[in-house]
Amino acid sequence: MAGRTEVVRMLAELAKLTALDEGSPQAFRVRAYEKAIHGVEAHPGEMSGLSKAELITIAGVGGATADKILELEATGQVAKLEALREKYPPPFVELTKIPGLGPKTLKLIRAELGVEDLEALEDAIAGEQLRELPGLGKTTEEKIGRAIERLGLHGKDRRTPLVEALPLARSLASRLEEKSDVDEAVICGSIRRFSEAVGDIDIVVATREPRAVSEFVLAFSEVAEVIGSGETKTSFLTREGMQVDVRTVSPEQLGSAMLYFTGSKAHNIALRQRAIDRGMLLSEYGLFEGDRVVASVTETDVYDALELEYIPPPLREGTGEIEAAGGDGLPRLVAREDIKGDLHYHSDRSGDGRSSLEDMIEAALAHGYQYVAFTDHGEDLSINGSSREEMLAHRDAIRSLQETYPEITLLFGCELNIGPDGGLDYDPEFRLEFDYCVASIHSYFDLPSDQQTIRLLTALHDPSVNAIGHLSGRYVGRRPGVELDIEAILEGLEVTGVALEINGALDRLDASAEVARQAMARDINLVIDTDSHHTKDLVRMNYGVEYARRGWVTSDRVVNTWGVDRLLSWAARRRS
Ligand code: DGT
Ligand code: CA
Ligand code: CA
Ligand code: ZN
Repeated sequence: MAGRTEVVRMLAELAKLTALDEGSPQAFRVRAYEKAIHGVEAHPGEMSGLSKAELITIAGVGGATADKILELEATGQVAKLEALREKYPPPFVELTKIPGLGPKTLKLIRAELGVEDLEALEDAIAGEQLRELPGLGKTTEEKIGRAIERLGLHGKDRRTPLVEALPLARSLASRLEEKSDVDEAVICGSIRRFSEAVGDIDIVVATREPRAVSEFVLAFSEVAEVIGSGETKTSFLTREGMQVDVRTVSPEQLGSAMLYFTGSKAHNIALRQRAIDRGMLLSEYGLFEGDRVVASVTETDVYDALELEYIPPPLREGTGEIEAAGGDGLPRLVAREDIKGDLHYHSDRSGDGRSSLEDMIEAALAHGYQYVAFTDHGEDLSINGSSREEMLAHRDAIRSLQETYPEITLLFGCELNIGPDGGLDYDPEFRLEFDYCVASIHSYFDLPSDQQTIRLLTALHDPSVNAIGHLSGRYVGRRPGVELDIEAILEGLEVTGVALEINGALDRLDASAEVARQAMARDINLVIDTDSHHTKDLVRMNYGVEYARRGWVTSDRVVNTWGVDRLLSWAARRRS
């Protein structure tokens, strides 16, 4: 059966391979698949069991796409996609991850130089062959070479962004859970710790029928190559080269197995030492005193027996969490239910926004929010921004909707674009018309560190600025973040009281957990935002919060956990 995730994954792969095939990400057919993805993602109901007539009522889904969805549902594959996969094997598709290497260039270097994988590409760069091709040149060749180095696309260093791994892991785990002889299927490893990029997918399955589970796993359509299949562990590779480890344990050992396979390794080693210090032994099978099982059913049982408070997975990195849990106590980490609003939030006033003001307000209410700041793009962001006149009309629209929705406070805000020298959209007076502004970098990612740092410091000292959005501008695994003197930025944030955003978009997760933890060591405000461009993006708040926990972020520091009065006075304090 084809759920929404499987359909979206199929369409996304079609879009990617079609872009390669046509030599352009803008090709009509690629755009058509992308529109269909948006439609399917936003479609409220179930995907499986729909007829063709029902499928084509979904926005962006035409007859040809509907046929492919039905084909996937009926046969588990799509002929068109299989043909494209044949033509573009994974090692070649992998090259699309390199920034500056678009489908057109890839097509060219494949045709002219016979480049089929990373190794061949690196050889071609070393042999200075790329620069000889029409439209490329020396600069492009060097840029591609640097991009490969910075992305760490090499062999075992290769990590998969959480944004790709998490949906696949969830889809696998939920299929396992539906199986009658599976008690529970739990995603563990670095995904559970909410690392932004992961080495593989680890799933622990509690079952009395390990053999049946292993057969079930090997029949998944994602299995491209079996790495191993034994009594307790089945491992395979997907077509994209992602490794999946599924381990079976008996239900009464689930807690100790989850603990072990969630890691991190450093956390496990410290836990095991703590057990030894207390005359016990800890393994994935349980905590033992001689032959006696002291604890194994739940993680909490094991932590209890080791005289530790329960340690949330994002903290399990062996960086002081065990000392804290066994001593003065862990900090009161921010939790999803503490969040009272979203302060980086787009409507279709932004060129890339896809839901109306009303729909975004309704969505915020459905999430129980007390306030939101509409931060549509400022004028400079060429295609997506708004002129002054448009912004003022937008303000009127927000003020009038405020009367319709008295139960939520609506802030008239803006996402100001930070120019290369730190300049911001509009002029200083106009910027103060906004109730709230987040300022972000959307261009000039390659400036040297000192210039980039001055650029950001200039922006955050502007009195209209309340928060710095997605600090580094990274896209995990695709675009490295800008180079910054983080200490200087943190100093600036501390002095001004400007909040550091943790952007919950899974492919951003920016600022990083490391930077967030550094911010926690100082007196710096944080804000966890979704940067929603559509009502379906509100789910990112869960991701932002989970990721913030990785940075040991506590509730009291997060401005959008504050009540509306405190928030408003903080937001206005530099504006008068
Ligand atoms: P990854 O996959 O590189 O993103 O990171 P993890 O943490 O998911 O690592 P992985 O998949 O190699 O192993 C999953 C967990 O299993 C890991 O977090 C802790 C545990 N583990 C693996 N190897 C060892 C080991 O040698 N010693 C201990 N104590 N635990 C281990
Ligand atoms: Ca792993
Ligand atoms: Ca693993
Ligand atoms: Zn934004």
